Amino acid sequence: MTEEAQTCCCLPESQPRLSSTTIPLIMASAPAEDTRSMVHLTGGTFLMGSEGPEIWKADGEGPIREVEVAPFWIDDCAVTNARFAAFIEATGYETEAERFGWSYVFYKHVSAANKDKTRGYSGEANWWLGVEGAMWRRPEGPGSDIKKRLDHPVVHVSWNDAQAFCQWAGKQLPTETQWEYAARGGLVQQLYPWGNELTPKGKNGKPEHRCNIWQGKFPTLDTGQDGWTNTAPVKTFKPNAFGLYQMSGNTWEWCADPFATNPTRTTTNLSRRVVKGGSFLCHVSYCNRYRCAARTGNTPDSTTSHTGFRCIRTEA
Ligand SMILES: [Cu+2]
Repeated sequence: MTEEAQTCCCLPESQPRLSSTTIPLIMASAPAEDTRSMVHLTGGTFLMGSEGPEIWKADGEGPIREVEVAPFWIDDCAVTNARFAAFIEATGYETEAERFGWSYVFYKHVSAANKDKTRGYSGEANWWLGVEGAMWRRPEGPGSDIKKRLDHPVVHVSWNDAQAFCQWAGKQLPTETQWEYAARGGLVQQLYPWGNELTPKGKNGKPEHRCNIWQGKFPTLDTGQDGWTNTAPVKTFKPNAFGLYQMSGNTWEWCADPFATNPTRTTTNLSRRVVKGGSFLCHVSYCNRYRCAARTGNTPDSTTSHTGFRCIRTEA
């Protein structure tokens, strides 16, 4: 297995950026941020990773290993636009997408007018357009807004932006171990946070969608059978057994760890950080990374319309 990071089919690196920037120190802090929207997990040992036929070996999903996790609190859903707006209002923080002046938007969501104002397609995945002016408050670029999406996950946030939010909120990004432990919801070595079946039978006996991913032919036709072709509100679909929403699909979620693919996950290379969970663009035919064990990495200043985050807190 190689230490070299693999490019995820659906997660472009935001290159070239102008230059790496220093994240300003966040002076204000959230007003006594509490744990009302967090779930306390008792920790213990669990089997992390996967070795099944479905895995991407080069991503370093395996080997399956027993890992110990200390108790921690985790947000029951991804950080929403409303919550991120409160952070921006309190701190005046400017996200990296704003400072760089652009961000990646899935090409089918870009208006005709904005298609004239792009930095072109990503060299790694040609369904990503670098749209001028795209940022968290304008997810598809100029002319778009989040007024009707306040309960959707914030997107176009870099790992660095997520760190700044965490600093303000008195929280942290989860480690990959914490994230995967939480996603598995107490189940042992199942593919998804709810079990092994992608669309298990619901109460009416019909297959039920449990996450927001791609249906149809990627990347040209998303039939939206799960109800969504872009982000969904953070509490759409049933939570897992731990009470956590959308650990699979909707948006990728940043984790704290550097992205390494060797069996011990050791690296001194901080050029990429782990992301987990997959997004509304993931499809079994192409990416299949909406599984608990799936993982990839991206550069800490990369921003896209399908990457967000949730936070943890370690004190009791
Ligand atoms: Cu994917």
